[in-house]
Amino acid sequence: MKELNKVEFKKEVEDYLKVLFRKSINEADDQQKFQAVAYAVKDFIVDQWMATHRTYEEQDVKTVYYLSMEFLTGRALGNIIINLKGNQAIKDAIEELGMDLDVIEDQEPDAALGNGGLGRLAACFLDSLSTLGYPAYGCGIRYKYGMFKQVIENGYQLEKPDDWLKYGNPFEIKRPEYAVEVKFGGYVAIRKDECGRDKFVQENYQSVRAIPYDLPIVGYNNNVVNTLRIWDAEPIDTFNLDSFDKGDYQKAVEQENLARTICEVLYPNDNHMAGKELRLKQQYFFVSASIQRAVMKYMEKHDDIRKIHEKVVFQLNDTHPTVTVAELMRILMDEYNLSWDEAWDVTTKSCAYTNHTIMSEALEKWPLELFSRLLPRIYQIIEEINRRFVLQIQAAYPDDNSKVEKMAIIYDGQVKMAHLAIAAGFSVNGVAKLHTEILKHQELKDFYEMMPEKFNNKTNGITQRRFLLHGNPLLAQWITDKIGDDWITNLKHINELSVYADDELSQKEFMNIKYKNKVRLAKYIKEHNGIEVDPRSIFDVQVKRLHEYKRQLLNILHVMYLYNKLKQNPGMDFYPRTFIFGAKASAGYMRAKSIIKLINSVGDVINNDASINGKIKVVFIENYRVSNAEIIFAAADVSEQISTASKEASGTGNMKFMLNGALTLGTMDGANVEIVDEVGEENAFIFGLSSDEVIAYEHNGQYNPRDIYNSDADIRAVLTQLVDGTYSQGNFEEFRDIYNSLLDGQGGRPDMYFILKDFRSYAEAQERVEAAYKDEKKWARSAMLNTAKSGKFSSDRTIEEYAKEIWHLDKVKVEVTDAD
Ligand code: B1H
Repeated sequence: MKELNKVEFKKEVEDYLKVLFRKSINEADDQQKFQAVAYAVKDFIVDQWMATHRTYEEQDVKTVYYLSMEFLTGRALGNIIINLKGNQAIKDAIEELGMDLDVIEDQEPDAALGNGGLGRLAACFLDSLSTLGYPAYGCGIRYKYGMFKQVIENGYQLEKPDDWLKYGNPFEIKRPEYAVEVKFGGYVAIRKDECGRDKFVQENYQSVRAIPYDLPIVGYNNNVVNTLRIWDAEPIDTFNLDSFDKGDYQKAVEQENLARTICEVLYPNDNHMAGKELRLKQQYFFVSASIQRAVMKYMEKHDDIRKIHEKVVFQLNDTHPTVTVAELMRILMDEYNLSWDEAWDVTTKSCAYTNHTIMSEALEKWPLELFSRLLPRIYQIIEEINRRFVLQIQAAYPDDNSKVEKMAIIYDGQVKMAHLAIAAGFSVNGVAKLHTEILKHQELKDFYEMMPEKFNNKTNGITQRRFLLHGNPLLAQWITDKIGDDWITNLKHINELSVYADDELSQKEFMNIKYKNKVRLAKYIKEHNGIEVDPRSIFDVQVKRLHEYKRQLLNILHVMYLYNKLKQNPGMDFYPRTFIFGAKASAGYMRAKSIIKLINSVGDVINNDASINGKIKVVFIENYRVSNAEIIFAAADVSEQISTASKEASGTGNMKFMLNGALTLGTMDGANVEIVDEVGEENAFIFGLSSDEVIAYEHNGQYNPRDIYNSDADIRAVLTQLVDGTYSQGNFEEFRDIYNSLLDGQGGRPDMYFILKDFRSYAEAQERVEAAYKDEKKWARSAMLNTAKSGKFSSDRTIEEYAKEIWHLDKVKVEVTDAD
């Protein structure tokens, strides 16, 4: 590994300030300083980046293409510096230049090209792929506007555009030499080629030029720099003003508009399908560009396209990139003249699919009319895939017609993307053990029974380098002092901390670090919310996207309940608690937005009630995102993971909290199950219905929340406060919809999220939390054990499993030579 030279680095920063801004270091503002530092860092890594790709070509390695609509990478600078292990040299250089690295890092906008867990998982995977030395490309979209910026005004969420490219992105490299054309619309004609063969050609289409921008993904201390390639769209021809032919003029305008709109903005719907034409355009746009390039790259060095699966594997991050299957078939048949069977053989050996949710509103289904109009050739191919798949189903189940209804790719006037991904993929994986079991035995039961060999589990993970080494430097240093730094690249080693769990001095040190991190978060809250919180109180945190199934509502109803108890009995034994929330709601998700308003309104009342002596504080952190998440995880005592069992496929926030020594208060859902397996039930607080119980209620319809409302006076009181103006300055209607949702649910189905059903069990678990926290030593022991037992949840472990069991990749060692 090349050493970072402090003197050279300082000079580079100063040179960049001059070249980019014509400024000296004393004249430049913080944003300009950030840009200069970023360029200097990029200069340093570019040799490794080139060496990595030279090595891949020399060794003719197999490569995974991780196709994803979302990469929630957050800020790059701090992470790159950490992975270069050059923290000290760069820190010193920056300090000697009279700058503060924290301030510089703070200038960088988050790259928020994702919604939540799914997008962040993709970013963690890239970090692990580079650190482990696996050849990989991330393929995605260069959205002009990422996840919206959330502003809270009078307790309501407002969405502001995230203009993350305003000052340019110093880390990206535009690669116009790799541009490709992507075609939409028109019709498919059969024409003879030069050899007299029938060819399918798309005619009268509109097209755009897809231009790749490459971002470096730096591995930890190993010279490996992989590439995240995000595509932008540009008009295909420069506007031809001479062309006054009306048809051409019209078409030129339309193509310009198409190019302008495709990459404009990320759809901000977590776990929900938008169903918009533009979304399908985005999907095909980046998939077609990525697959075209992957095939071209392969053919530069090989001559037999029939063997591409030996060197290339496409991982589909949920169904969003599933048109990959048909696009690859199209290229193989229409451009490389493979027969259907040859093309199908290659395709089914190179595509693998990850399922991330069972929420029915997230399942992608496209109306045939829209799909066939926008992607006529792709649609033809899917029809043929479907025709053959239906025959296969009928052959397997000759006496059962319902199987075709349930499993066909095209049915009821819709293209079902998950069915396509399963039919064409060689691997189908869930993202936590419980989730995979639910897929196999409930949601995808028919597919599992027909093709059991395709199904496998890959429990999610997170990168300890961002979420501990970068986000929690005090704890990271303490761990390294105790057990050495192997944990940075092999998190299993963190278990060596277990021997300190009973050591009182270690307990004190551990909790002292937690306290300092709470002071850091308290300062952030004071600066951003103007609310004073006591770092000695229990920091009870729920940060994640807002969704009814995640049950932020259960949490805030419980806060209302506690507040009522405290008001009735001011002298009661009560350990001070700070309830911290952070959540963005999809712009059109009205109930979710209402829940945000409720949290803020409850906070306003409670935080300003002097009679409870500040024993409860409620804080809503505005604009929750990767950069402030790092600060929040480090400061948490209690990790709220309270989804309705069976609904959260995995969760990954749960792992970030655990790594930072927070105790999980959660249901037996997603990866919580495996967290409890690792740390032991005595070091977590588990409550609520099991997934089997939830599923049973869903089938038998026996749940009636009104029974609970009628029999439980405390719950009734809390619910009444939703509609008696207590938290809405007399407005009885403000929270009426929430009230109704709890008692009547939707479409005759009572509250599908079982909030009242789980309320008492949750409240009782919260009492256990309080009792446990009062026993300082016991809590410290549990907290430390959470950190110590988090080894399984590194994305390094997850990626090793993908690489060995699905992708079959070899690791590469990269040396930087003088040639680079
Ligand atoms: C997850 C999504 C998702 N699952 C549709 N599904 C989207 C679905 O824009 N859309 O259309 C966006 C996102 N996101 C999450 O994936 C799960 O809810 C988590 O439980 C899981 O941890 C995460 C990563 O696997």
